[in-house]
Amino acid sequence: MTDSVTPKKSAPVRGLYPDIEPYDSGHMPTGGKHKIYYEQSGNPQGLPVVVVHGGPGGGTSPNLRGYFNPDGYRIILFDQRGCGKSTPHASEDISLEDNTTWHLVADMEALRQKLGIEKWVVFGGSWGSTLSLAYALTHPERVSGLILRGIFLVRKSELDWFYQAGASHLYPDIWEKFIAPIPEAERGDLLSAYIKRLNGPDRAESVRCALAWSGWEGDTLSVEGPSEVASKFSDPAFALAFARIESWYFKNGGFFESENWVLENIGRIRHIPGWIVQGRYDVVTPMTTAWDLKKAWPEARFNLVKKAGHSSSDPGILEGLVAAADEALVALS
Ligand code: STX
Repeated sequence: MTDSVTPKKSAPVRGLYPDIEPYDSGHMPTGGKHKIYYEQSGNPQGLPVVVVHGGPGGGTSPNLRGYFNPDGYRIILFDQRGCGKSTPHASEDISLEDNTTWHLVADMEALRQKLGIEKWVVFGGSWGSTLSLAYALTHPERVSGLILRGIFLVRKSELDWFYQAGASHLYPDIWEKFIAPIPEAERGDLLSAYIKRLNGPDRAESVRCALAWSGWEGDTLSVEGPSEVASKFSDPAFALAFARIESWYFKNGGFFESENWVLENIGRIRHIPGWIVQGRYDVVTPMTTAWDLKKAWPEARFNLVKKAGHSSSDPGILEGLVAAADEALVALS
């Protein structure tokens, strides 16, 4: 690496742990139509950690294993209902009625029991932070630690910011592409306009809308702005499942009984060791929500990362998450 341009004075940048392969994987039945893909990697005797992916509908990716020291952690990844390698996939014409926050919480609990784990660290970013908090509030005795990034609580103000007006002012060029499939007369309620088309009879229109929906999120994730390289956000099957599942959860306010249910009930989990990592320039899940959570849960470590956006691989976010997982390993092993 003789041509490295890393400035000499900065702290060494910590990357992900090296790629590893699962030592176990399978599909867990749920009792209904869904089968949940799960996998285990790292050390089978290590500290269990479950990775809760975003979206909802985003699915896991193998690089999520890399946030954890594989010598110390037993790393469990799973794909939530309808996405990733779980079946059936929401790009098919399936009903989403049996896909809610509380079904996902129950799936996590069934997976924990199936794997014979008493307690696990719960690690989630974005929607993964929402679901991690919902799980912990439902089963606090099963959670040894919470590592959360890009805090999202599916509140109306958060959805309005990203899907109606707010982020649109920071990314007007990308926003044009997001609103393009929706006729002007329906742009006053973009979420509803999208839901109608994503689930309508015209498959080509559903795909077109899914790609626009998914592209909006994919292009605003990183503080670096849109990437030139093609990503999963431009894959039609990924986009359809992602857009359908996200919009279904968002229309239903994340299936919480009240807007601030997580914050109102936070007392149930304040004793659990917690790490919050938030990018100052997160456009997808702006810092307001992380700040509200930090105030409601002052015991949690709060790492506000400068010059970072939403992406778990943004500079500073990646390092903050690896550092949090390393700290949790020491604190909880
Ligand atoms: N959705 C935020 C979220 O959970 C509004 C999320 N954003 N992108 C992702 O998740 C993936 C990168 C996991 C697809």
